[in-house]
Amino acid sequence: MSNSIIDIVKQAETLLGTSEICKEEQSRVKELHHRLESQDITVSVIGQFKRGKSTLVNAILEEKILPVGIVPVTSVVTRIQYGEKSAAVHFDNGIIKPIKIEELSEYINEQENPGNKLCVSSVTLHTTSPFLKEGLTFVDTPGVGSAHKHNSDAAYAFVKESDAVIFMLSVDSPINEIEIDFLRNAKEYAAKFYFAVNKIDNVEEDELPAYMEYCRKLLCSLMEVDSIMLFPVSAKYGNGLEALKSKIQEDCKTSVKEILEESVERKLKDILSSARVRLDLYWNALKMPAGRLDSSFNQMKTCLAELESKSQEIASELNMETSNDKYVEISNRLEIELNQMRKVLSSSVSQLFGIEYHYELTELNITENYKFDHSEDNIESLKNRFLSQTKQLCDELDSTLNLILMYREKNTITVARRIEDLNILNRQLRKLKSLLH
Ligand SMILES: Nc1nc2c(ncn2[C@@H]2O[C@H](COP(=O)(O)OP(=O)(O)O)[C@@H](O)[C@H]2O)c(=O)[nH]1
Ligand SMILES: [Mg+2]
Repeated sequence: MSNSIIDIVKQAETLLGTSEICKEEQSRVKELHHRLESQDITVSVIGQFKRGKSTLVNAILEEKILPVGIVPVTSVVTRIQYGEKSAAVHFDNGIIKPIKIEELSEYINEQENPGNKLCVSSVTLHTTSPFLKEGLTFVDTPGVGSAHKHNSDAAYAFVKESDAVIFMLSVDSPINEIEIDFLRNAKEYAAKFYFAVNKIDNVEEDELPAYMEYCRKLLCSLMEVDSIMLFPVSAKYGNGLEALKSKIQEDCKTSVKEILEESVERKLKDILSSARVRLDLYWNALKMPAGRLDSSFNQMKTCLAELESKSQEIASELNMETSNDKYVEISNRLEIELNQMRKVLSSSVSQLFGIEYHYELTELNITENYKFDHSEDNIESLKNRFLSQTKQLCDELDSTLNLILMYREKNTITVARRIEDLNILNRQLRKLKSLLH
């Protein structure tokens, strides 16, 4: 590659800055730029609740800095960096409040801050653990797919920000549908995955190899790779931690640059694609005669409203089915419904605005029968996840449509100039994207 990734990132930042439509993409690229320059790596610990994530973070930092517990404890993303001991809470409204470490629980404990009613967006901690010294940011996340919907959303959003992920599994619950789901989506974004299978103190030593083999096979097939980094550990008693810790440290030391570049490249590709789709939509909408645009808009709005009410209908029917035995069946059914909605939206946008508006569909392999343990999952959480996913799907498109309407002025010359500008920008973005692997 003749252009270095940093050059491409810089070009993308400038290019996206030339259009007010791509502000969101530009700020995402800015963030990438900053990360490349600072050479800081973000390693996050992700997994379902109660797998032992917070315990692992404490064990690796050799300090009981995070609260852990038998009930779901962590309710917000907690970033930990090297520095003199301190803590700060970031709220949704942008306020950052320094607190004492002892007060941490009041903000990140699900019991003390139920449903995150305090509107905490994240917490930052500083401590002088040697593990963090090389500039590594260590992140503890709430449980993926836990009964508390806002928790899983936060973890999902966060995986996009991470350069490496320690994905936490546990011997006491076989890999389940939620974990499978999560990994399928997450593998696109993080450059490196370390898998830790926790609580090995709970199994007989001679049973462990078979379990690890089961995990290895399943994870390789999920991640679509031939080999993975898999570590049997006991976060509580310290077994296996040294291997995991030194592997991460070694990778960070020898390949900060490669890890970052690979991760930035993947993220940049994703951003450029979404910028181009957005431009296409504006471009085609601006070119439409006013009457046709209005009618397309109205049809699209009707379609969105119909999807939202359909999802409500589907969810309310689920109230009747209380049995958790039907978890897998219902989970699959909802995924199929969601895929169906994505298809309806894609085809409506392409019909009404003449562009390929692509949504990733979730792949389902219903014929394979894993043995699931759903003691921690329930239909209510599935239902909530489904509702929030459909709402997000509709809201995103709706706000883009509203912006297009604002962008279109009565003045034909302005519109014509904007169309031309979009066209040029689109070509430049395509060129830039072709420089990436
Ligand atoms: N036996 C055993 N229990 C563990 C281990 N790691 C964590 N736990 C327990 O699992 C529960 C959940 O731990 P926590 O770190 O809060 O999980 P998180 O929700 O994933 O952050 C707590 O009761 C921990 O004491 C381990 O290695 N072995
Ligand atoms: Mg936790």
